[in-house]
This record gives sequence, structure tokens and C-alpha cells, in this order.
Amino acid sequence: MEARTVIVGDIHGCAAELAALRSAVGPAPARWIFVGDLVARGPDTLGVLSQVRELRAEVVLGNHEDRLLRVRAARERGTKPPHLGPSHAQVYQQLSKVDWAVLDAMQAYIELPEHGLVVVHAGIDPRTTLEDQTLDVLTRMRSWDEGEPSDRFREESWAASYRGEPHVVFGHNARLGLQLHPCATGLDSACVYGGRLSALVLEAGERPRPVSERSSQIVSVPAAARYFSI
Ligand SMILES: [Mn+2]
Repeated sequence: MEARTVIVGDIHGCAAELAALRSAVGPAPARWIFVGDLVARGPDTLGVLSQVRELRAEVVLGNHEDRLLRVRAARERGTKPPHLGPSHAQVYQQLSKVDWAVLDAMQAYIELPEHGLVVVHAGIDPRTTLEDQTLDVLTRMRSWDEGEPSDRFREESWAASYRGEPHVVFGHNARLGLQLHPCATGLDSACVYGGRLSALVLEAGERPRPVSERSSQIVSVPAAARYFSI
């Protein structure tokens, strides 16, 4: 039997919700992909990373992992590291060698041509090829600001006006929640802020359906608590 593909939104340490989502998706073989921001803010980052290893999942780099990796690189070089808030500093201290290996394996984007889509953490600039996207756009974009990609929150996501191929599956924008656009799907439904953890579940060779029918491809579970507020 050919495996399904399950693409999971931002988890931020919500290990119990990831376990519940796995139950909701069911036990059939699946290729697991995560949109990044696995770490910090929530109660159990190590429990999330352990499940990611167990699932042999592929992960796209989120801005929160990028920050931890930059801190490690600066410390190794002996230069001044970027600032870490309390939640991130705690996670940084807790990470073991196998946890760091999960972060080191994270990719800037993952192409899934069999589903006609690409997975990124935050966004893409469609004027540029995938290979030429900056890491800043891939991991931090939320909107267009005077014609340029921006990390600023706006009521209109960059993804609302995106048209073309491939379909883009992304996270990073919890305030807008689940985003179902014609050519893009946003999966950050604010789990760590008391929302839900969501996944796009595609059968072998299946593509994201039109907006009006795409909810049927989404599986989600509620957060057990509000773990963090901004
Ligand atoms: Mn993010």
C-alpha cells in the first residue's frame, strides 16, 4: 500500500497534542512532514523531538529553530550570540545530541511533486525561484509590505494573493489560524496559544483540493490548555 502524506503545523512543544493528532490521523503508513517551530513556548519540546525521530519525519526549518542554531554557531565561533528569551534558553540547555541532530537535519523547504506542493515554514516570494529564496523570507514572511516580503502581521496573509504552482503549505502565522487559500494552505492554528494542532492529510498522489472542499483534507485536535500568550 502506498503511504499517505501528513503535513503538520507549528507544534511549539505541544507533545500531548501531537500524540492526539497521531491518533486522530490513524495508524496507516504515512510520510510525516512538519512545517517547523517544533520547539519552545509549550510544555514539552523534548517530547515533540522524540516523536519526530520515532516517525522518521522530515522537518522544515522554523524561525525558532533557526534562532537556536544561530546561538550555537555563535558560541562555537566565540562571537556574541543572538538573545534567547527564558523559554528558548531553557530549551537550549535541555537539548541532547540527538535533539540537535533533528535541528541540524531541518531543510529550508521540502518539495513534494507527487502532491503538487512545496512545504516552507513561513512564505515564499513568487518572483524568485525556490532555490533563490532567502532564509529570512522562507522562515519569517507573513505579509506583503509596499511590494516586499515582510514579517509584519497584517490581516491579509501573503498567501491570500499567491497564485500558481506549486501549492505552498506553510505555518508561522498563528494569529490568522488555519488558512485555506486557492494556491496555499496555512497550518498554524495556534495550538500553543490554546487553539488547535492541524494537519493536511493527502492520500498517495492526491493534491490539495479547491478551497471549498479542502477542509475534508484537514485533521485537527484541540489544545489541552493555553500554554503561552503573546
Ligand atoms: Mn514561526
